[in-house]
Amino acid sequence: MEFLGLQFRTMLFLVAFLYPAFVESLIRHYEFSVVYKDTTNLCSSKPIVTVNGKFPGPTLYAREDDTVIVKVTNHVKYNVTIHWHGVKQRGTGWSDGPAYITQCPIQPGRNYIYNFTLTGQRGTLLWHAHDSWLRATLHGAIVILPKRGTPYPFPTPDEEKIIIMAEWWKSDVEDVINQATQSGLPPNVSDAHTINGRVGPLPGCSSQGGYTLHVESDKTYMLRIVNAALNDELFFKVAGHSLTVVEVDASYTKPFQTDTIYTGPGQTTNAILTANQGIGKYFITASPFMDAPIGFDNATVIATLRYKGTPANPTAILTSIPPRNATPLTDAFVDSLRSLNSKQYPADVPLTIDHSLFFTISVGANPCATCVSGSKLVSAFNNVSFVMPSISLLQAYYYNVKGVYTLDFPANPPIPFNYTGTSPANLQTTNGTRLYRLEYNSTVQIVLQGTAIIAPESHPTHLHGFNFFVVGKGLGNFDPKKDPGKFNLVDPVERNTVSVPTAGWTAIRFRANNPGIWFLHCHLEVHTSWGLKMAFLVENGEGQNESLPPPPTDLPTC
Ligand SMILES: *[C@@H]1O[C@H](CO)[C@@H](O)[C@H](O)[C@H]1NC(C)=O
Ligand SMILES: *[C@@H]1O[C@H](CO)[C@@H](O)[C@H](O)[C@H]1NC(C)=O
Ligand SMILES: *[C@@H]1O[C@H](CO)[C@@H](O)[C@H](O)[C@H]1NC(C)=O
Ligand SMILES: *[C@@H]1O[C@H](CO)[C@@H](O)[C@H](O)[C@H]1NC(C)=O
Ligand SMILES: *[C@@H]1O[C@H](CO)[C@@H](O)[C@H](O)[C@H]1NC(C)=O
Ligand SMILES: *[C@@H]1O[C@H](CO)[C@@H](O)[C@H](O)[C@H]1NC(C)=O
Ligand SMILES: *[C@@H]1O[C@H](CO)[C@@H](O)[C@H](O)[C@H]1NC(C)=O
Ligand SMILES: *[C@@H]1O[C@H](CO)[C@@H](O)[C@H](O)[C@H]1NC(C)=O
Ligand SMILES: *[C@@H]1O[C@H](CO)[C@@H](O)[C@H](O)[C@H]1NC(C)=O
Ligand SMILES: [Cu+2]
Repeated sequence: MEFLGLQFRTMLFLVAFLYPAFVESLIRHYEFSVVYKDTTNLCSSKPIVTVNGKFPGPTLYAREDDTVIVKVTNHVKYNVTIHWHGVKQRGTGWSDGPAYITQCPIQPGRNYIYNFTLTGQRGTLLWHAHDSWLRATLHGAIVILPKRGTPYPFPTPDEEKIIIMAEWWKSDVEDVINQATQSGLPPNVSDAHTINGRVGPLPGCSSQGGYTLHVESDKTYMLRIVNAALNDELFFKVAGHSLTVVEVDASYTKPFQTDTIYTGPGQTTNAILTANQGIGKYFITASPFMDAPIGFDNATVIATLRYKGTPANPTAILTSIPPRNATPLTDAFVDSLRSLNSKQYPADVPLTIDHSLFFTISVGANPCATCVSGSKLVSAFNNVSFVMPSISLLQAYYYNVKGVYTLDFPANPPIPFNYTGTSPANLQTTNGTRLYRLEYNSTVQIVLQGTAIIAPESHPTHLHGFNFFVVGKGLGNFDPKKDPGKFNLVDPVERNTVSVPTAGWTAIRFRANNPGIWFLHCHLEVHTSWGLKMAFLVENGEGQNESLPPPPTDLPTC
């Protein structure tokens, strides 16, 4: 079993998996030590920031309803926080992790204990750093097994394998983003992609071995596929094998077969592979999706699936790499995703809406006297480029510190225009730390509208604190008269991160039943850095457990 590869305490392992009958739910303790580790890829070495010296980092295993306690200790020179991406954090907003949103960073030499319970979700998620660009190497999978005694809603696979895709820079990644911030120009793109930490053989460095997935004939494998890249949406393929998608973002889906998985940064996909082909060696590829004329890393990473009994030096079976601009493939994949919506796992889609929001997504340029060209790239929802505060929003809210944020984030674009038509002449944005207030338990719809300002591009957008239902999507401008009639309110996919198509829109719905401050941002780190982010303030409810609890005593200060 995959669990054995982990640094999992033997005691816990025994209690959790071998003698489960006595225990309903457990408390699972992890120690995350943030340390440098010299790592070689692309035939060159550099120290990278890791958890416990591992890249990718350790997998966090738990069962639905378990409480997870992770003590994070920072031994590097950077400020660090860890975000448990997709964990709903019901009533535990102080453990969400985004720096300056729900906590001040854990400064060098300090530690902080994250403490949360995994309720109402099961499947694969990821954890990652949430300060600057540290998540490039500071990330790993979260596996939430179903409740004890509850089977998967599909045939139990023989084995489970974790597949984490990421990006690799030869340079120090913090240097890359710092240089871009100073110059106002786009940051350098990565030099390669990785699967489970390895770039695989590439021109110029053929000695580099790739990851090998070992399989046995006729067995079934659940691949827990994580896109931990910073800036690239990716296609994932296995030569000669189709994949059956059963879950995304820790929500079960109606199973469907595909040759190609499409996944944006922050998204996770569970897919079943049946080892039903001839004994041999088959290539696995992760290659970028980019349907806009924008600089990006076009390197394909190659890993291998190898059957038991494959002779030495076999010829590998190749797969065709999807064209990088294969928009029809992404459409087909997204259109196939449906909530399982069974009796046990119903899709609880809000049918009436209290807050109907319309957010444009744009990239612009603002004056910058110190920048190379006198201006800097910025990005904005509703023309507000978000300014990070210098203390955390949640602390400012809880302790009533004035002057940190305002509650006037616009529900609609300040100036309506033809969003996917010709760009407006003025490419500047406003800026501010502006939040949008939601009453406890109110229902929210957000239409995320891509624009053609400077360059239209796909934006994987992530909401903290909630899953949402993806009720509709389309190309061009959202039509408030015609499009809502076509929404899927029956079995829309439930996710925490959704790609807003290039020059198109996506509509999502959720219920604001979790008090706290919750970040909404593009999960392309380059756009987040440029300001494509905002936050919701969800007020307390009346009930006993419907208020934000006081912060833990070890909460870092700024
Ligand atoms: C409060 O308790 C109710 C009933 O147990 C539960 O449904 C709800 O999710 C809880 N809310 C929070 C914020 O924990
Ligand atoms: C985790 O949170 C629970 C519930 O608030 C609390 O009882 C417990 O003491 C916390 N544990 C740690 C180690 O902070
Ligand atoms: C970014 O790329 C430019 C051009 O290749 C190079 O001069 C610069 O050193 C790179 N920056 C970093 C931080 O690697
Ligand atoms: C990747 O980009 C490089 C540099 O722009 C180019 O030479 C190469 O042809 C590209 N490869 C693919 C597969 O698009
Ligand atoms: C918006 O721009 C698109 C693309 O140029 C064009 O096809 C469409 O007619 C425009 N819509 C309106 C309402 O002007
Ligand atoms: C965005 O705000 C800037 C600064 O106020 C303004 O000049 C520009 O016209 C606005 N653009 C849009 C699309 O609202
Ligand atoms: C926000 O806008 C103001 C006024 O234009 C400007 O002085 C300030 O530098 C901007 N802040 C950021 C972080 O861009
Ligand atoms: C939240 O709203 C739902 C639907 O209207 C309702 O069933 C539920 O009781 C509400 N919960 C609270 C705590 O108000
Ligand atoms: C680390 O965090 C502290 C507290 O917010 C801040 O004062 C300091 O500038 C940060 N350091 C860096 C390198 O960002
Ligand atoms: Cu984006």
